Amino acid sequence: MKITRVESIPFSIPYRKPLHFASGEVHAAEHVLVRVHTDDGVVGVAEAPPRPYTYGETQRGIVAVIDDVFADQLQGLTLLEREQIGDRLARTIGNPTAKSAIDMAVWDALGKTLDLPVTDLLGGYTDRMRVSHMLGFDDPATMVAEAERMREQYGITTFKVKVGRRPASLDVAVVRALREHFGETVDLYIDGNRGWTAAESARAMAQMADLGLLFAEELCPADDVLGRRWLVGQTNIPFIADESVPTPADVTREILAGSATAINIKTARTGFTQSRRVHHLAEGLGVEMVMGNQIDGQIGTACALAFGTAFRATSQNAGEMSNFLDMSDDLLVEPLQIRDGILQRSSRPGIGIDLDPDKLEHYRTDN
Ligand code: MUC
Ligand code: MG
Repeated sequence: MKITRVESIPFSIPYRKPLHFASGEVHAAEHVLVRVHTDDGVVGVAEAPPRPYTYGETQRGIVAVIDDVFADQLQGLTLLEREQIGDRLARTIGNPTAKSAIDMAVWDALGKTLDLPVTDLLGGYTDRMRVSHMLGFDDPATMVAEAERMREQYGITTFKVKVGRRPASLDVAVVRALREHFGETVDLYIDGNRGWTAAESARAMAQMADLGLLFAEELCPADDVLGRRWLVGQTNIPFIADESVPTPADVTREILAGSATAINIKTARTGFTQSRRVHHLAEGLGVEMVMGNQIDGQIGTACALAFGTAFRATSQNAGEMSNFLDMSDDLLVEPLQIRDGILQRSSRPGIGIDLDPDKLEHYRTDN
């Protein structure tokens, strides 16, 4: 179970349909594949999606920090010493997706070594989750058509609508068009990626008061401390903290300060080890959890699913696990299949995925 090598492999897979949101946009999955090798010949895998506008990481930066700093720190540790691994990675500030991909690749290797699925090692609650699809910025008719296509083809009936544009009426019109088109047959919630001020958010929420939203997420920046608290205090649905809670300490700070009343868990930024801490903390605080999407590919989505299905609280809300459908291709031998709005996790050891070596060869950008 001894770790002998940590590899970082940059790859690029174009999106068929780019995703636009208030803090940025994605045209290609320029991610980093992480492989953790052990002396038993086991290889654990995970992916790190760089999100410069959220965490300051870039693809080259992730490769550099893994190759120059983290790889050596893991040498000699075993797959059972995950708290030691976390401690060593924590000597370096930041770099959440690089650290998380290493953590999840270690768990994948552990599951493969023990011949058990990661979900079962974490909590083993269920084998399936409902899927929520994120709708990126566009005009109302196009976003309604996209949601309709997702419902028809994949049975998805929960949609997270990206908002945060100016004027806010652009986004209010989209949410209204979705509600008018679908009636009560779908669940809708919104994510502002900090695009509005607290006052703009409050006005937009008032205009959408009749639209039956499930949640509102990061409508304004958490750093607008009093404004955000004022907004959350008058919002009568759970207000989700996403990019403002990249660590358990941030969860404590934001929830106790009244700056959020629900938590988005992203395995891409907290791996399995820290996501488990976030889950336990949120459960103790009594706030709802949604499994989020860092615009993950299928590897990252399989990780979110492996974690989300491990616990009751993470599997009761639909998880954001469908945006890989917008990619032109991926690296898995067996693509994830969403049927009737449901993703079923693998019952195979580890995360339960196999990479296609030909696809990796084709999409890797380091050779
Ligand atoms: C989300 O929930 O915010 C968009 C940008 C990002 O960092 O994550 C995604 C989704
Ligand atoms: Mg978000």
